[in-house]
Amino acid sequence: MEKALDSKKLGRVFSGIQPSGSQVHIGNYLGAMRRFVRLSKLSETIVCIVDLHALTSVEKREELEKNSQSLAAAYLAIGLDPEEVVIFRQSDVPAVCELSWYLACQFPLGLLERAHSFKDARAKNESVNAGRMFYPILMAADILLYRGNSVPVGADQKQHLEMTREIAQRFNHRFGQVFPIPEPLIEDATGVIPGLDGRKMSKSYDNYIGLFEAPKRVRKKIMKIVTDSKAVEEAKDPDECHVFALYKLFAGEDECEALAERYRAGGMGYGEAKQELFEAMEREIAPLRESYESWISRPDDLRDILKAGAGRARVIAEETMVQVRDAIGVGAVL
Ligand code: AQP
Repeated sequence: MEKALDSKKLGRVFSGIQPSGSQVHIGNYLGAMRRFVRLSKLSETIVCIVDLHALTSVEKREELEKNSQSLAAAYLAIGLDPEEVVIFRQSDVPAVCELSWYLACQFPLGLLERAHSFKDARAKNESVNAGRMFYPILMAADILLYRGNSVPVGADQKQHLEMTREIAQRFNHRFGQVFPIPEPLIEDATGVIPGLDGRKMSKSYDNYIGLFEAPKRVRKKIMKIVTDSKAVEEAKDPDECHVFALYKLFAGEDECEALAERYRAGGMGYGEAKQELFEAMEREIAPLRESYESWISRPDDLRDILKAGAGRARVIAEETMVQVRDAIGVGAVL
């Protein structure tokens, strides 16, 4: 999809990832991060480490710090160029909290109660902090603060993006044209990356493959991906197979066609397809893993990059907030 977009249509690209786990997974990478790199070659791009969102689940200071550092290293390792792309930590620009309040006062409570993420947490009887409910407002504030036009995300974020659009429209209607209405960029091919059990790959389902996990562990996990129980000699349908779904995202067109043919012909067990997937993944990820290891061993460089990114982000944020405060009629210096 992104191939067909040009920078004029994209405008400013904005997105983020939560530092809520010790490392990102293949679902985050394919559904969002790898696309940030492609988009950053086409248009102005801002990527955020959304640590304020992560506070809804991460409780320990050290954990948040470590996860944030790991995510910064991951952004750099996958090829985001800090000279071109603004890479920063959400909490380094506190204006997002101020904007959240202004948006909250326009946000119907009923909308928040209908958010899937919140309803799911409730249904699982998880203890739900107020931040979980407030999550879509903070996300809207993030996107609108940086006046993002295009937001690459996985399909699970579709509803949050719809809420952002709605709140931007309400705000503009009431106070004048301040915010661009952001467009979600969700790809059919990468919208929902399956995990080892076939459900959406997710930390909370513990069905994920870490992006930088050791090859031995990755292979072991790949061998656990659920398949049907067809015997080796039987013909198989590649389009019904989670292994092939992942393979397609790492292999070239000819390789995909060749493997699909072996599925259909019969005589190939799923173990062989899994080995093909492991090798295709390794080809792409091994150099990224190496780069990640190098970045993570240079915390001072990471800090400098995030500091510079925060400086650039703050300038954009302040421009927005001057307009917002003026439109609402708050915060003018007396
Ligand atoms: N399985 C996935 N397929 C496609 N895209 C995905 N994303 C996450 N999982 C998949 C996308 O990754 C970006 C970052 O999302 P996040 O920071 O909200 O990460 P997450 O949703 O917390 O990841 P998890 O593993 O799903 O976390 P839990 O289990 O805690 O909810 C987003 O663009 C997201 O769509």
